[in-house]
Amino acid sequence: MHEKKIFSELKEDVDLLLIYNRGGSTVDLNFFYVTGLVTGGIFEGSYAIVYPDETKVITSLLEETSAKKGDNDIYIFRTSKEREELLKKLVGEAKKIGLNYSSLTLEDFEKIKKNLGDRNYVDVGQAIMNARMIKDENEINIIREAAKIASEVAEIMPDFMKEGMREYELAARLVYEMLKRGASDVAFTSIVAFGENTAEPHYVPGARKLKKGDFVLMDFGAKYRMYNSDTTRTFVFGKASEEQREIYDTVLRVQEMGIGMVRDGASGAEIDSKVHDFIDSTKYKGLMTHSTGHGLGLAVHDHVGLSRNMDVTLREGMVITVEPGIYVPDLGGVRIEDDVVVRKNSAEVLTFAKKKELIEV
Ligand SMILES: [Mn+2]
Repeated sequence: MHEKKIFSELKEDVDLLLIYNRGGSTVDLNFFYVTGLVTGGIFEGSYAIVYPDETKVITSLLEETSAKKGDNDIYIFRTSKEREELLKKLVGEAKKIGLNYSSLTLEDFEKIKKNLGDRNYVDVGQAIMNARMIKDENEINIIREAAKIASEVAEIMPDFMKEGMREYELAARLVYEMLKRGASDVAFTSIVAFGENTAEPHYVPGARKLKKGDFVLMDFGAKYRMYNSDTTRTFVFGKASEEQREIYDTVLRVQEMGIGMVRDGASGAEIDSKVHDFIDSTKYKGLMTHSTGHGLGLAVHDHVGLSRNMDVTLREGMVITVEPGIYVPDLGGVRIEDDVVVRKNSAEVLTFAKKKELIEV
């Protein structure tokens, strides 16, 4: 899948691409991208051999049923010896082989060299990443479903907020509600923060109890068919203070401004600069401590999106997050995050949980 697109991104010709998914803690998401095998199966220790017009998969007997769901040629091995023989046979006389250096361990690279001998190996990781950055409508529809699950859950979460409950209890409910709606997994460890903890952008839920007047920040996402959503909503438990309202309204305004600037051809760095400039023009100067957004796809942080540190020209079909925040130490923070598709003249917003008014729970 996506073979033509990947080959058109290559800086130099290669005879084939060889993608190895070791599995465990070294999953190569490119394996799933090139094979399109996203509906099930782990594919540990599997190879994908990619040509400009087809992809061959070498996988184990355990994955046979899952592998057959795709439209690749499948080669099944029972032992690692059989796997290496299949690899040698299928790679044949290819002289120049593209590998993904960013996910291949040195151990596996040495094993490939031992099996295939002296060939010309080149890194094609960036070319695959360039192809992955622009989603086709099928991929966008999968992300749309992941975004729908997360949005529906964000909307019902206030029903579960009770005085005295702990952050991890609300986090457990969040995960449960996503899986109940068909998420295959969570996209990442959910952030659920109460009160002063909301001032920490990458907080991990702990034992803090919910009190009246707390900000409640939830940053989470659903995984669906291996693609991810990523959304953040911030509430106040009880009655909001003037200060809390002011922070919320500032973030909401700049978030909508940011979304309004997203379109084909726009500069990601410029959008991020404008978002920061806006916040820095208010009394919350310097209190947005991260960039405005990132690319979203098979990885939660798929590629650079809206960042002053590394410019990217937005292209139609990219999916990015827009997530400004203001973090006031000791008081708390607000972040509002939506997932959007870059379209020709605007952004198509995929996440839809209410945000127009600060919700007091
Ligand atoms: Mn995010």
